[in-house]
Amino acid sequence: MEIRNFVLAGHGGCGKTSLGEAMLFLSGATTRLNRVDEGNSILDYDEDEIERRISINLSVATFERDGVTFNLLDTPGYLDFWGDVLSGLSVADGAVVVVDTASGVEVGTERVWQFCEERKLPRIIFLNKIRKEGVDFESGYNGVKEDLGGGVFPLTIPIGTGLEVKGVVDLLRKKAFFYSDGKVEEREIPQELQDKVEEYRGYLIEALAESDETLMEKYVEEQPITDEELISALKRGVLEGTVFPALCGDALHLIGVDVLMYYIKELLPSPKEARLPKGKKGEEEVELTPDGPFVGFVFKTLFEPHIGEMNLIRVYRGKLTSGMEVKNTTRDKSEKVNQMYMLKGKERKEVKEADTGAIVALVKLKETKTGDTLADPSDPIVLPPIKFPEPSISVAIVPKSKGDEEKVSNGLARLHEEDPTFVSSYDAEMKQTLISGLGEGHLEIIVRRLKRKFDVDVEIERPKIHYRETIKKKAEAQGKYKKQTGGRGQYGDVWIRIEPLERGKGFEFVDAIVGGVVPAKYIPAVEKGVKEAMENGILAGYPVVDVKVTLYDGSHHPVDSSDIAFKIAGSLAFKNAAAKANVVLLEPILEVEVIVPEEFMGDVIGDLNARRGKILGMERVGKYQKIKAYVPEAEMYKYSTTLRSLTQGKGTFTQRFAFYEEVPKEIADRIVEERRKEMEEENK
Ligand SMILES: Nc1nc2c(ncn2[C@@H]2O[C@H](COP(=O)(O)OP(=O)(O)OP(=O)(O)O)[C@@H](O)[C@H]2O)c(=O)[nH]1
Ligand SMILES: [Mg+2]
Repeated sequence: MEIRNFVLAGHGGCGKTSLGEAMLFLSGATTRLNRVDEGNSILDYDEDEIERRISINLSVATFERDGVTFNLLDTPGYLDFWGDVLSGLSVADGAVVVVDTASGVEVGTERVWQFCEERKLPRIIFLNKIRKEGVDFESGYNGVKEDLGGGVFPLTIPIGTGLEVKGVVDLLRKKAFFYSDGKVEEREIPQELQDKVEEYRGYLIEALAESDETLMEKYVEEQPITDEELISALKRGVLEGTVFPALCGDALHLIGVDVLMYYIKELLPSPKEARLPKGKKGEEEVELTPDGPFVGFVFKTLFEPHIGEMNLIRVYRGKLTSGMEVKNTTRDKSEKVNQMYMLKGKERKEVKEADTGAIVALVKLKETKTGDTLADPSDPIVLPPIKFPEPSISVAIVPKSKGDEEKVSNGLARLHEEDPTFVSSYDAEMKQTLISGLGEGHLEIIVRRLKRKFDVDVEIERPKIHYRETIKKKAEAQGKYKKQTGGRGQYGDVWIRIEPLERGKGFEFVDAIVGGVVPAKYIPAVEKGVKEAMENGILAGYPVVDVKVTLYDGSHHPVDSSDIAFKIAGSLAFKNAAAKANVVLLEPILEVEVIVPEEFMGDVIGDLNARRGKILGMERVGKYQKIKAYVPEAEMYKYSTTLRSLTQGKGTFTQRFAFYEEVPKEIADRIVEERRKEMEEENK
């Protein structure tokens, strides 16, 4: 049977899952129209999804209609869960980019669009939620056209406006579809809509002519263009990723969804027509074609409490059958294919084989994870892994009950396998377990999963800031260690000079001893002593950085001198010198980029200033403003919550370490005092 693999992608809440549910219902895969709002969606079936009424995980549903097998990939819209969006986009042959007609193109839409552009992924745009109070299709469409640029043109337009929308007109087939109670009826295009239809059909012809040279000639010379010519230009353009038909409808009221499915079938490529990823065999690049020995790609690993690990794979080439021995070519390991399931959201159905283009779940593989390639051992091709973004936000966690540490670390490791955009680490300096992800919402979900799937409760704590200390003045001092108690004594004596180094230069040690007053063999011990004193800090136990230390004088004793004595002398010398060198506290500064709609810019900048941020500049990006700033890490904790409330959820941000900078005096005094108290507690 023909297959269409397509992904539903777009900004948070635009109606992707509802659209998916509508398709499942219309094709008879579900017996009722399940709704996200009622918590019975089979695509949003995870407990957290039901509770929050948002998609968190990628989900797959296979259904049939008009003799075609559709594999639908429903992705989350919130950027905290971008990892799963990437997984879905990476294996689909085409995308339905869903837009909430009233909101137009939003940050999430743009992210998805940009990814599709890079891959030239065939796209259909769906302007959703057209039957709603006050929704104006024309301005919605015009906004999308303006924001997504060339190649966008209308393929369907609504009949009626706002709550009065009754159906849609297909501009290409010149047909009108009316809907009531989920039933469709094809009728004549209403008289009063004729002009509008002609106008919009004009945009369609113009856009297609622009994408095709022969059509362009005819268009310019005003010769008639046949429907067949339009359709073939449309198909070619979509396949090449140069034209983007925009359809409209309403998922909740089942308007235009059947037309969308018709065009997914007509316009999006089958697995045999789709552009396949380039593989590698050893160093050699190989073009993948749909025929040949089996090659499949694992795009998502799930951990289900009763089943264990489940790997979702897309078959790119050949056929996979249960019982088959395959090779994990990414890890060079053999795997046996046991049970294989076809998915319909939360439902699973066992299947015995999966043909080219199929998307199935495999269980009980031993060593296979997201991003791995499975292939027939006779032709061990490796496909490129998905490039997941680095986590940008961290919090510390502490198990609520003692003795749960192992359960926590086991759970965290599993969760990383499920979700490569999540990582955990141990901060040895601060003695904290950190979890890092793409946003606070992401990390909240991780903590809930730890509880649900691994039965451990953890508390979230603020990650401790890695402050540093440095000196601001040059100073010289002696360090002398002398001990004479019977037998052999200890003797080490050095003079050092310390001076500030440029920020980020770390540490430099210069041996300027002349005449062997400190014998060469003891000099490494002096350096070691100095380093140790620096690591232990002067002000508040934070490592001292960016200091040049010159050892220029000293003395020794022929019998009593030793490595240990000179090490202690070095330490003492550093402490003595530092006492005169004006030690200050440094804090990590992050480079923060905030993207917000223009109207929120003032508030966001005001807030960044209040966080001791320095605004570096602003730049227009589409209809957004990108604000760049340096902000102390200590002021960025829980920033995403603030940003969300400042921008009605429309702002996004990224942050990364930039450099260290001196902490203003009063703030530094407070930090030093707190840290000293903490250290006293620890030493009790
Ligand atoms: N009026 C109307 N509401 C809709 C339509 N589609 C979705 N909604 C509502 O919009 C909200 C979000 O719908 P979802 O289907 O969860 O949207 P989504 O894009 O899957 O959301 P995320 O996956 O969380 O990004 C829900 O309250 C839906 O009932 C539509 O066509 N018309
Ligand atoms: Mg959803």
